[in-house]
Amino acid sequence: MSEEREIPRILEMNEDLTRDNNELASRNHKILSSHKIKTFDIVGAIGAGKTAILEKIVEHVSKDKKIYVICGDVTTRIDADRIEQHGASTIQINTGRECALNAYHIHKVIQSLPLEAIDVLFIENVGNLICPSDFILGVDKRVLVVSVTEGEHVIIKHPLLVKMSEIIIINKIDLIDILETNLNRMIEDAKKINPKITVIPMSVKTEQNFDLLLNQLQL
Ligand SMILES: Nc1nc2c(ncn2[C@@H]2O[C@H](COP(=O)(O)OP(=O)(O)OP(=O)(O)O)[C@@H](O)[C@H]2O)c(=O)[nH]1
Ligand SMILES: [Mg+2]
Repeated sequence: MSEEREIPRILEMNEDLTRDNNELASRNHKILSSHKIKTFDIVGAIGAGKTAILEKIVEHVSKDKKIYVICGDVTTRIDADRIEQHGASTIQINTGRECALNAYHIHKVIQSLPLEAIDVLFIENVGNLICPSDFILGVDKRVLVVSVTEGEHVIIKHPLLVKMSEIIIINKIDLIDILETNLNRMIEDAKKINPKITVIPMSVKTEQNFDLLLNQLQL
């Protein structure tokens, strides 16, 4: 006689996925910190300047430190190639239809890396202000990049990522006068959403406040 099983009427897949991702992220963090590697997840809007910031960091730091960059994009190796030209080793992950990197992507990559030879690992996440908030990766700090070209409401409209980040860069401040963006309002919004967040208004183009970023990252 067949046993009657109760079939659940709702499957909470999201909760399982988040729990699995979080467990893998914590394993990633254990592995990376056991090799004393500083790790950063760079998230932000499409075109906000994530790759440009990484190019500038690598240009300034790669003489003294071995930097590895994992770049996430839906397709192409463009960002990884840009960064590599400045002296870092890189790998590009093409996520296809997925709009964020997850802990599994990172787990897979770090298994094949020469971890003992790496000082700093940057992960450039897929350009997106929504999806990355679902997946932590197992890094020391998350750095959120927005820019004044996305409009002064970009921060208040995306509170979740602001809450989940340690540092927020407001990039392209060289364009403030042309765009008439209210930078103070953007800074206040970030602080209101996450009082602990460090806000760095900067410009890759003019290098204004770039030294503050290097300080914050302790590079
Ligand atoms: N004026 C100005 N332009 C900048 C600045 N930073 C980046 N840009 C320009 O903004 C554009 C996009 O920069 P990327 O670094 O490719 O942006 P991204 O966030 O990596 O973009 P995705 O990876 O496609 O999401 C490029 O044309 C950069 O030259 C800045 O501080 N000022
Ligand atoms: Mg990029």
